[in-house]
Amino acid sequence: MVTRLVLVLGDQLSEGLSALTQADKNADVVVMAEVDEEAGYVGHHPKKIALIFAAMRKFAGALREAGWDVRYTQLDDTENAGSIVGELLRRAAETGASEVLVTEPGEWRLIEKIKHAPIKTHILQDDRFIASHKEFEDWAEGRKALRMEYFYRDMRRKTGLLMEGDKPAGDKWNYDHDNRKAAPDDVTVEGPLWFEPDDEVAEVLALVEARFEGHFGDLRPFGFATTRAQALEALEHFVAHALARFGDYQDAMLEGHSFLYHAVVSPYLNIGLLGPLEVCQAVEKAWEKGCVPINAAEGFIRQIIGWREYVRGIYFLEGPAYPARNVLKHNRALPAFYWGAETRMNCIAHAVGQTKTQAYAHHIQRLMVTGNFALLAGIDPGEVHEWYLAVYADAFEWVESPNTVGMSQFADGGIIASKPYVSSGAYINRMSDYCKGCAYKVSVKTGEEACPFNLLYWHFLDRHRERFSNNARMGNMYRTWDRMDAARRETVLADAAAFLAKLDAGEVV
Ligand code: FAD
Ligand code: DLZ
Ligand code: SF4
Repeated sequence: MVTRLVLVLGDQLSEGLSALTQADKNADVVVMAEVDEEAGYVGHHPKKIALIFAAMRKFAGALREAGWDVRYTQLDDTENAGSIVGELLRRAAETGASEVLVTEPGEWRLIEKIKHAPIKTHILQDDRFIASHKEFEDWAEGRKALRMEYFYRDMRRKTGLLMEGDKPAGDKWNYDHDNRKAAPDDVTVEGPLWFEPDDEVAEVLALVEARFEGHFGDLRPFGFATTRAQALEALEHFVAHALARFGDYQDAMLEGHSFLYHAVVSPYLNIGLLGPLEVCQAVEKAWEKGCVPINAAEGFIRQIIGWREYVRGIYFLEGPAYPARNVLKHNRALPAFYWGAETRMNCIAHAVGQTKTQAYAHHIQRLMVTGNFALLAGIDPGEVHEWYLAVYADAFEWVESPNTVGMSQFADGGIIASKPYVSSGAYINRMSDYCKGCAYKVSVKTGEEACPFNLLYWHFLDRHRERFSNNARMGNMYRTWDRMDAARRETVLADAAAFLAKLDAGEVV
């Protein structure tokens, strides 16, 4: 039999990967490669690069133990061709293979490169998801609006998760209403399970330290799971120690508590160490045993079989041009404080600070702090997208770009969000303790001391009046603005413009 190459990418570290299950262990050769092109298409956080390289090396080891012939290229190997396609061609010459099996990559950029490689490639479906592209397309077909909630209900029916016959458990599909509590004063958080680097991980850390010194983010301490067994332990730990409070405090933000009751499993799900169904089944089991309330279990499962599957569907439905959309025509440069420069805004300083140290921020920090500011200030969504793609350990374009470009920046014109996620400082104050330690005052609406979110909120609504004033979900906001007396409106807009001018001048704001 003719040898084929089986390409396994850094986010395809799953035993059941279609390229592996459809290959012949006795004849085909697995190719895995740490390459500059993948490590460099954005300035990834060093923790993310280390996670991927370490997990790749361990996965390659597991495949070898299982009897595969694995040709693994380390980043500093002298022969390294520097790109995935380059490595495929090199390994083809080495083995005599003339065909490649690969599971569909999670990014159009790489799909295109592989499709156009000067070697025959077979791109197989990525069946590590609950919904296939075809199922999502069928669901989307003919719908006026692609709202996540209805797709989610179909995924509940398909998986049987939290279902009692054809009815949702507890007779309600969605418990989101119960999941918006501010953090409790007596917060006790166990935090995620971390793992001490072993010799193999330590070697990767030394490599990443030497090669990616200039990238934003702290490499050490490094505690991510790098094997499936460790990722399963981390999941078990979350279910036992945090899940019960996940629902109630899902939107809360606290200084000194980067993770609160969140799972921190997205990096493991997205590189393939965990599968979505097994994660949800572990959560469902905890609910069935009476260990966690329904709002926690439902809220969590919705994030995975609802949001995660839905954003993937949108990414592949909308095509390669999606991440570059910019319907609001925002064009301001991303401020330096997104890369750690000084800012007086305590909420931003905290969200960016923990992003730097942990390569992690939870959903509300991403959406309602850094995302909210970027949208209100009119930052170029392309720059915002590159930032999110770079700085989080869980960031891959299929999941990151719909969240950033669509949900957070409304740059897709409302495919994902029925209205823009914007808020004044009041929301951040209600959900966090950030405002107490801020140089600005959240209760002040105009002047030098005013919280910038308060100023920019009205500036955003005013400058996009034509687009949003007829949106039924935004009528109240415009009515409130219109009821303010004209002089006050003018002051707010002038103060917002002065703030933006300072931002543009590179002053510390
Ligand atoms: P939890 O809060 O514990 O949630 C459990 C799981 O649900 C997550 O692990 C994740 O797999 C899934 N999930 C939750 N919300 C979403 C969502 N909106 N979309 C997809 N999956 C979701 N998530 C990524 O996995 N990668 C990204 O690059 C990414 N970029 C984002 C960018 C922006 C601007 C925003 C607003 C959100 C982004 N998200 C992204 C979604 C969400 O913020 C993360 O999935 C979540 O913070 C991961 O942390 P966790 O595992 O502790 O999640
Ligand atoms: C993100 C990433 C990085 C940093 N490095 C590699 C790599 O060296 N080799 C590899 O196979 N994959 C890497 N990845 C993941 C790919 O970029 C990812 O497969 C595509 O972006 C598609 O999701
Ligand atoms: Fe953020 Fe405004 Fe609160 Fe300061 S006052 S932490 S800028 S919301």
